[in-house]
Amino acid sequence: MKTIAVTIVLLGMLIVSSRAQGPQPDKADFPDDFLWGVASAAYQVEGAYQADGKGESKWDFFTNTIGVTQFTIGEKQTANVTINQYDREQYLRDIQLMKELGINTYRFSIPWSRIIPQGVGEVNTKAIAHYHLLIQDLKEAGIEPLVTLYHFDLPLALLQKGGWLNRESVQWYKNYAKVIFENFGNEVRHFITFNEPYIEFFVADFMMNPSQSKESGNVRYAKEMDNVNHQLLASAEAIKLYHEMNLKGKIGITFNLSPCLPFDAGNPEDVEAVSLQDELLNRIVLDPVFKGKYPKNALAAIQKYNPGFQPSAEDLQLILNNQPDFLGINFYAPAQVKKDDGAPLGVSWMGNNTDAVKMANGPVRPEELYNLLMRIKNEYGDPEIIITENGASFENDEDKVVDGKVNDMTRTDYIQRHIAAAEKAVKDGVKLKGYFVWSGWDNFEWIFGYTIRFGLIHVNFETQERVPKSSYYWYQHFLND
Ligand code: GCO
Repeated sequence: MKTIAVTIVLLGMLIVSSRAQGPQPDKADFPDDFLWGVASAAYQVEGAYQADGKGESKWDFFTNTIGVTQFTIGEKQTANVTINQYDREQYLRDIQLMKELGINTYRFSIPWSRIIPQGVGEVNTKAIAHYHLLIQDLKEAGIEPLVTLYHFDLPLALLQKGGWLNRESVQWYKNYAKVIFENFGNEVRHFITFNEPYIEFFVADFMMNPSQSKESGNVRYAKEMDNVNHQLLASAEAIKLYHEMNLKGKIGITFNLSPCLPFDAGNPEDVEAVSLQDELLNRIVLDPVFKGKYPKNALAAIQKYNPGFQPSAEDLQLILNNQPDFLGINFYAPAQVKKDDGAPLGVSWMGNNTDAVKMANGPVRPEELYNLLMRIKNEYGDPEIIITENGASFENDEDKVVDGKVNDMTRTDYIQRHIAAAEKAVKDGVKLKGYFVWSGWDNFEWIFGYTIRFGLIHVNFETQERVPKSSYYWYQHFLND
């Protein structure tokens, strides 16, 4: 008897120690038709950057021609190969891993430069065929596609015509969206028009050419807002078109949202800076989409350096009249805000992180995901929400393969606690319809190249070997129990 009891206790300890601590969320608390998935973006995972007649995208150009050298310490890293997911043999193996994981949806993006290589004009039938096959392969494995139309990768030919600063971009995008809806509108039940308007410009245009002075930083920042306005208009046009085409699925837009907290709660200047930062990070996209106006103080701060930023009443009406069917939220961390005269518009958040074990995107605060979901419900008309990205990369050694295993307990704990926060919001009435981990696999992380990892599955970038991490097994256990 005693031996059995001891064995049971030991076994229990073993199971507990192989799982993360903290609240264990229960899948049964989420709706039956909930979308459980992992997320990726084409440029970060596909490689095959010239295959099947693909045109050059802005990121192909940035990495191959300019290089991301200043952020990857002397190395010129590209996503020309990355994790090779355009290749069917490779993606079939990755689909198998997703199937074993137990998810029902895969969020990926289709690159505009594959579908219409020059941005406008001729449509590339090889690329269309590729995505038909991918979608079919996913469905055969019991996995539905959730497709992002635009994830930072503008065709280079359009960048050369001014990119998103050119108002014609709204029409270019609408034309591209039409091609996507005509070809995939009946196979795909969830579309996302844009991933994170404005972050694209921070991680690329803005950071690749750091401003020389405070004044030019302000002007550049304010100018980027023209891009954002055009993307919101383009999104509204695509949503309008999608609804006019009477397609049976849903279309949304994804924002990265970061609840704002003072960096130092004891410093009145930081406390005061929070509200402007919140307008610049969150309300700058939420208010036009759900309320038909840009927030007042952010607008004034932007117009001071970009007097031409004058969204018209018609534009705002178009955006308001064509709301997304669901709001996609990418949540990683709250912003710890400082008043900072050296930063654009006098407030800063990027790089501020008071945690001891640092996560790349900021401090770990799962309760802020709950607060954010409740805020959207209460202040923005209770929309349907999908958490389109949530995940972590820590500045510790946990992503190393040791004896064939990757014991990423900090990430596992992070994911578990954020799912628990989402569960609490569901219990409190938030219309949450899905949750996606960023990312399924380690991949090319924009300006950081291959130096930071977010995957549930470890990838050896030399050999393409995949090793599921502890976080993968935790998610699998959560999904299948
Ligand atoms: C973004 C994206 C992803 C990132 C992820 C991790 O926010 O830039 O949507 O492409 O890889 O957020 O930083």
